[in-house]
Amino acid sequence: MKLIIRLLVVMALLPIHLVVNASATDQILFSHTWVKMPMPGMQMSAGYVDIENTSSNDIKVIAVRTPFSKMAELHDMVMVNKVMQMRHASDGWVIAAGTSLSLAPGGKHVMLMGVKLLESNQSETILEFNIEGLGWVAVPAALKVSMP
Ligand SMILES: [Cu+2]
Repeated sequence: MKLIIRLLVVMALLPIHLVVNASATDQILFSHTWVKMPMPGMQMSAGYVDIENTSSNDIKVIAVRTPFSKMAELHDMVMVNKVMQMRHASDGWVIAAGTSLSLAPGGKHVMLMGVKLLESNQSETILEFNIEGLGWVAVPAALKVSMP
């Protein structure tokens, strides 16, 4: 457990443009990763990231988790009766070879429910993405009030 915590701390110190250090995930790049600072008293928030698949294989993001909240889900925005609603992307997101996926306010996002108490002066957390066949990849995420 200590080793894992130390590893996470080291990863949190890496620059924003992170190339995950594992052979199978060398060609998946995570950038602009951030989590919206929850409104005072609110236990819900959202996380965003750009994921670039520079490999020659399609990849699939199947789940997300974070120490920041009790629950985390991949969410899509869909139009229902002319109203935008969010939906759990239970089938995950495919990122075709050579393409990117951008999560941003108003669109796809990581839904965070049951946000835990922030440490004082906390300025970042970690989002972990489960890539089908490759496993969990931890990405440092800046805590921001609005899009950086
Ligand atoms: Cu949502």
